[in-house]
Amino acid sequence: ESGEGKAKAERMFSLMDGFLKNDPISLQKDILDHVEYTVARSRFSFDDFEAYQAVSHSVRDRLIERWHDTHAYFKRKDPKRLYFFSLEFLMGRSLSNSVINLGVRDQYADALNQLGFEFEVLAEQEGDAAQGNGGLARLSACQMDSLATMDFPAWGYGLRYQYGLFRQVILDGFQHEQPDYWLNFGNPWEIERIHVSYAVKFYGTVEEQDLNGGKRKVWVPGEMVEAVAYDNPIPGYGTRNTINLRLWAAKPSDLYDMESYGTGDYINAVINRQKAETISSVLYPDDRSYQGKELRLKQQYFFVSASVQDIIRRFKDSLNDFNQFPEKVALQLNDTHPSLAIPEVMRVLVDEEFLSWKQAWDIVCKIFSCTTHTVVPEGLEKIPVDLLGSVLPRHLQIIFDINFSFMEELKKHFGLDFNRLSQMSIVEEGAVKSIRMANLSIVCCHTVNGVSRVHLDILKTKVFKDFYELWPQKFHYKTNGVTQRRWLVVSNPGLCGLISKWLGTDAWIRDMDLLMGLRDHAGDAELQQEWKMVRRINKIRLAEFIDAMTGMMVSPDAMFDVQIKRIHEYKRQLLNILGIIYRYDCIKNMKESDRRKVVPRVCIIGGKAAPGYDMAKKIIKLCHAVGETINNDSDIDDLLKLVFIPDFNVSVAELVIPGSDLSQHISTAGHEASGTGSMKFLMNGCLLLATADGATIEIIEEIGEDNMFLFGAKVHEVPKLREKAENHRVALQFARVLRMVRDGYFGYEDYFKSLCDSIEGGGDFYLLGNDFASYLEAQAAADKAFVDQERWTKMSILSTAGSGRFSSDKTVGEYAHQTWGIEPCRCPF
Ligand code: 7GP
Repeated sequence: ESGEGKAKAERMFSLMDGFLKNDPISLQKDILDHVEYTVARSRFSFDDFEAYQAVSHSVRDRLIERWHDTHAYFKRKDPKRLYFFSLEFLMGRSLSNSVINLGVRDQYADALNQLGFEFEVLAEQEGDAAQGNGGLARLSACQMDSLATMDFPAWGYGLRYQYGLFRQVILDGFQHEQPDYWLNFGNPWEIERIHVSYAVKFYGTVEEQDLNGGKRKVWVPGEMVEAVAYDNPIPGYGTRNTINLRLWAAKPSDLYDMESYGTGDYINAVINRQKAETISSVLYPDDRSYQGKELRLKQQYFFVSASVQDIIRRFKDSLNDFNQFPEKVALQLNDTHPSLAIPEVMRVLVDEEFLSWKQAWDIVCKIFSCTTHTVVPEGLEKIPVDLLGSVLPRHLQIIFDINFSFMEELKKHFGLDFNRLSQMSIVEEGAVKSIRMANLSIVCCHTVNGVSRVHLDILKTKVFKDFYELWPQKFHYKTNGVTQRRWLVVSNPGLCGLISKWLGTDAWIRDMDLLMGLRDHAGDAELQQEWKMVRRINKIRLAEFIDAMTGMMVSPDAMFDVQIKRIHEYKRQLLNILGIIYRYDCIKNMKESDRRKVVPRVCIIGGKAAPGYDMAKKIIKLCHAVGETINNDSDIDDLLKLVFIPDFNVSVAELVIPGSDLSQHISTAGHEASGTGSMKFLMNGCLLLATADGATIEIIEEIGEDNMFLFGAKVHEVPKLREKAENHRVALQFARVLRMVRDGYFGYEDYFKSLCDSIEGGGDFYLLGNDFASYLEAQAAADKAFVDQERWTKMSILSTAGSGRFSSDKTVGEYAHQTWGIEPCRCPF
């Protein structure tokens, strides 16, 4: 550095008090300063919410210090970086997670106590950041936490929606959707970077121009929108590393002059400009049916284009030779939503950086990898060619060119097998000619990952069979994982303390394999006693929450049986409800002497239905109708309760999971790509009642079949069972409970008719009838195990002990090593 620069830096440093301090007095001072100057309340009078705001800002200051240091360090070392592209990140709340990862949880709690506040109470003031739908989006959030904790030089990129996932309101048992205008109260967890912005182009035409004797393509856009960065620091645990999640918001672009000829004209022009902001205004609430809407396409391209510009700028800051691009950049596509990044990188390299097509293609083939999260064919995105050609004319040409070369390669490989060619083509012919985004991704990515072992099998043998035959080396899987920081340390401090006590260390927070050490103590009466105590306290907390949300009193002595996840036919919440009706019917018809043997249950269901998903909405209504009958039946009393928890989200999950005894993961085998909820329950010592689907198959390997309640058809049996038009094995009980619904026992028989029709006769695609008998058996086995509390507690401890393999640290480590080729880059403390 120059002498002048150094002198300036020294003077700056002398003006500073050094880094922020974390002793209780310094923290109190910082919090009060934020009350006064940031929140602009008097430090002598502020409420819980204002205290939350001030505390958050003081935590944010600490995040910013580390985030600056991390980026300065990355810049200096210039390692290969991972860029994680996802249209959805389901972050939930940030305060508790941040103070835990920063290692200042206790200091804050003390500081607040001395100011007369309780940390827990303030943490509850925070709203959820719900910038995503379900599993895919929460997985991205867990992986960001692991990337930071494991010191990987990674960036997340996504969209900053003004409206997150809708709030679910239940009126008379029906779901209603309310907009989630989550930024209303400010968001201390993001940093607006008005100077980090890029113009994103849409529409227009492609012109050919002469260039040094050759031709080149120039895209003349019809619309420009500005993408402005909002940075969300992601702190790692036990490290100074704090990485960045950069989300883009749309703002009107200044690049176009307006010329107006009157006041009305001018006003309209301004209003039209303002419309640019709609691109990032709202998250699409469907998690797996593709709509083919223009706005969605614009969202995808908007975030992809801004991110690619950002990455290329960063690359050029240090190097100028694109041949080295693959040594510095790994680009991960979270499902096909960001796959426009592929033609976008081609376009930038060829049209703007003037590389040859071949050079650009070589680079593209080295940098991209993707993960697919579904087996449902309706989930595969297809963009109508007309739409793509109008919004992104140059990209359509590039995709056609990629496809042309791909088809030539295929012909060499398979000959003129037109059937195969048309199935594998990126372009789907037909009534609506479309671009298959999955095919585009597979052609261009060096690696395609599934999210569990069985998911990869299904991709290889069904969904992408042809591609697997062509490129077997491209297909891999990384079993999903979840972060133990949020799903144990933040959400279950009681159990967390107990685990550390018995393991004699808290090192498992960074190394989950250590949990296996609990196996040695699973039979220990003292541990069992303490384990039960902690779990009971969590159940009481959940019971209080249920009371607050629904006005229903439930007893913590009962077994808490939980199914929380998006409502979907393949996840079979309906099977659960029919099982509950069966239980109800049995209790009603029991002799008094038998009633005493019944294990009391509180059945808890929660989840959102996509606004246009009729069957899912009917399932929610049925749950309420059945609950209404059961909960008000004085014959039943405390033996059975059915609770629907409204507006299920990340923070609700944090409360419900630690308080559950039994949790259900009962998808029709072959439909749940992985499932991650099960892993959160497992960590928290909740027993699983499950089908052998997705990651459950691997969970069985870790904890053994006799530590859970397994039932139902296996993946390989499902196709055969479906072939039978008539389902022979449908249990009598199944017909009986279905009849109760049809006959209007719970009211609304007309409304429920189509729901009943969907699972009766040959139409029972998800095999509820087939699996019902074995489902009931598994439920009975759970009852039996629960009576023997010693056995149950042992199973519970063994579940936690076997959950180490399902930490996202493990998943991310495998991705880093096998797919991305990145190394840790740890910022010195
Ligand atoms: C989900 C899968 O349904 C779930 O099984 C998996 O655990 C999770 O992704 C994470 O991999 N899929 C989605 O949430 C989704 O939106 C559509 O898929 C592409």
